Amino acid sequence: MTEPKFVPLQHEAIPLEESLERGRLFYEQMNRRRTTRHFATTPVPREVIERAIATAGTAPSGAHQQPWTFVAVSDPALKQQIREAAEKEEAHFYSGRAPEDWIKALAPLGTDQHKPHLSDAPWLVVVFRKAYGLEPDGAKTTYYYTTESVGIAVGFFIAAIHQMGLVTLTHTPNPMTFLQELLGRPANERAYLILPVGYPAPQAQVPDIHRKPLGEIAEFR
Ligand code: IYR
Repeated sequence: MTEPKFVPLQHEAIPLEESLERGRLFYEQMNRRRTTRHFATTPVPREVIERAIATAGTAPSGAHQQPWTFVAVSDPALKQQIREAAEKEEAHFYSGRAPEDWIKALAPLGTDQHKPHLSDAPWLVVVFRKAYGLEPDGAKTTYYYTTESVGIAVGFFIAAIHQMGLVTLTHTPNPMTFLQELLGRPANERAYLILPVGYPAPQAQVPDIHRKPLGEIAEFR
């Protein structure tokens, strides 16, 4: 067994007043984030995507196994293939596969089987979750809390994209197995979601929906 090894924590002590001010500013910045389906086709340099993925990679993960792979696609032909495959699945979803309640829950968002953002956005970042580890010799290792870990990493990614002044969208075609095939991912990886990334279209719109206030989402005892 590997012995634990510790190094000193690098920590910046901040006076309480400044903590609160920073917290307020960060909240306000995050509260301005919106999910839009309307992307400009304006190119985005690869470096922006690298920054966001590097930030996602700072997320905590079960047993520090970092069970994620981010495949960033800018090739127009590949994006088109992904769009067509997703729209094929979504057409089934919206015309029968999804239970009535699900369709009803989505109604305020105005989603349908058409996914122009998958070809408009200059980048599609496809996130894969490693369901288990694969050693170079093919041996499998158990990974822990992979769904939670990848979810946290995606949260960091979304925050980074917003911080850089771009927009993204969490898109989950159902089912997503086509992504594993199209992108040639190994057997231990499962598609988790697609994040189109870019600048918003000049006429971009968002649903008129509101966030729950603190009092509704928190309880203190
Ligand atoms: N995957 C479908 C349906 C969908 C599901 C949920 I939950 C959403 O918040 C939005 C859409 C689609 O992408 O249209």
